[in-house]
Amino acid sequence: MLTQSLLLLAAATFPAMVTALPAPAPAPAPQHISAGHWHASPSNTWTAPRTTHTVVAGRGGLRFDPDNVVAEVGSVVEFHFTPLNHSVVEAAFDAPCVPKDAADSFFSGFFPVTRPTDGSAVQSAEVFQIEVRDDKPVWFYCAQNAGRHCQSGMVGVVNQRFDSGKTLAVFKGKAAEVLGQSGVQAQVQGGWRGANPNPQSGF
Ligand SMILES: *[C@@H]1O[C@H](CO)[C@@H](O)[C@H](O)[C@H]1NC(C)=O
Ligand SMILES: [Cu+2]
Repeated sequence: MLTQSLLLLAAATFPAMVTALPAPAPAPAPQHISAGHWHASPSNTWTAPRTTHTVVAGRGGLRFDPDNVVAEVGSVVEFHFTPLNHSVVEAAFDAPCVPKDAADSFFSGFFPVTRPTDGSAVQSAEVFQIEVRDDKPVWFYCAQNAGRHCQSGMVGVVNQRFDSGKTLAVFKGKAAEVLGQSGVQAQVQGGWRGANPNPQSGF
C-alpha cells in the first residue's frame, strides 16, 4: 500500500518536473548539462522546477546582457547569442580572458550569426546552458579575438560577492589590461549546447 502510493506520488510528480522545463526543449535534464558539471549525489535531486536565467551575448554592443547574474543554486543560466560571433568561457577571477584551469570549467564554442541587413534582432538557433552548482562566483568572458571582446569588457559573473572586493568592475578592469589574445578550451565542455528552447527569451 505504501509502495503503491509512493509510485503514484512519483508518477504524479515526475511529469510535472519534466513539463516544467521549456517546450519544445531538447530535454535539458541534469545528465545532459554534462558529465563533468554534474556530480550525481542525493543532494542533486531537485524537488522543484528549475529557474532559467537568460543572458544575451552581444546585445547592445560587446557585452553580456545582463553581465551581473544573480542565480540560486540549482538554477540554469542560459546564454543566447546575437551577431556576429560570440562565445562564453569560464575564467578564474584573477585571470580574465584565460580559460579556467579545471576539467569541468565551461566553454560554449563560437556562435556565428549573420547580421540581417534590415537591422532586425536575431539570435543563434542554439543556446548554451550552465548549471549553478554552488554559491561561489562564476566568472566568464567572450573569447572572440577579432575585436578583442574580453579585453573590451565582454565579461560577466554569476553571483559575485560585493563584500569580497572581487567585483565585476575589478574583473572588467583586469580584462582591459590583458595584452595577449583570449583563450578557449579545446572543445565545448562544462555545459549543454543545443537547440534554443526559449526563442523569445530576452527579446
Ligand atoms: C567565429 O569565431 C571563431 C573564433 O575567432 C572562428 O574560429 C570562426 O571561424 C568564426 N566563424 C565565422 C563563421 O566567422
Ligand atoms: Cu563576443
